[in-house]
Amino acid sequence: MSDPDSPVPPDSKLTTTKQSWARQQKFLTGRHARPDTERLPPGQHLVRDWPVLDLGLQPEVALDRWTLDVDGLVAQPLHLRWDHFKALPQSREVSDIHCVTTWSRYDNRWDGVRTQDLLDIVQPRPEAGFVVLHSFDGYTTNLPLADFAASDALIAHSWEDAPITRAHGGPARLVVPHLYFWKSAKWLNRITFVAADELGFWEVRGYHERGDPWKEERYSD
Ligand SMILES: Nc1nc2c(c(=O)[nH]1)N[C@H]1C(S)=C(S)[C@@H](COP(=O)(O)O)O[C@H]1N2
Ligand SMILES: [Mo]
Repeated sequence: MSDPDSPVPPDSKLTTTKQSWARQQKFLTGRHARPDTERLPPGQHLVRDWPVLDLGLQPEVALDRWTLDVDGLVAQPLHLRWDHFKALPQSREVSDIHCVTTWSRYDNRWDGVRTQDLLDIVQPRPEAGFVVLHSFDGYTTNLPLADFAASDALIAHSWEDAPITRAHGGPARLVVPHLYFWKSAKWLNRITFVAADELGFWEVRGYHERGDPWKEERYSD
């Protein structure tokens, strides 16, 4: 299943559990920290493996039918095929992952296209304040344009020098290291620039509009 406009799959056990965590406000320590003083955000623990989290469905997207649309409030919309995407300026970033389910993983080496380089091409209009990401599994997530534009944010195709596996969101996924990892859409298919915030899959299920791990922005209230 990899239809670009696919509906989200029926709730899995994990999805139901994560919704109940939002209702219970689970894992909140009530402690805030700053990324420059503490590398590990409050309530997180370090893992060495790399857990897989999804909606219970991992779309198989062959490179010859992979596309990425960049649209909405931009001067220059894009419809990219894989070769076009790989011909954009390429960058490498090493960054940490912080999942809202409390695991963090340090020093992940990503290769891909910096969101800043993409923004230089598409030129968001002044009214654009937020970005909505759409994925091949029907997943959506939203974030402020300023967060999407972080200097270490990438549309990544490789991790540790190898193509990102299907389970982890290949062919290409977003990586926004300074927000909880649910903002980093796997199997990325469309990026839409909007004026007013539009809540995504987890955001309508009790998770935070922004998701800053050091402020423990896990849930919407
Ligand atoms: N398309 C899509 N992207 C997604 C998800 C998803 O279900 N579908 N899950 C999010 C969540 S909740 C997390 S924690 C990370 C998990 O990424 P990983 O499986 O590579 O660890 O992907 C995020 N991006
Ligand atoms: Mo997550």
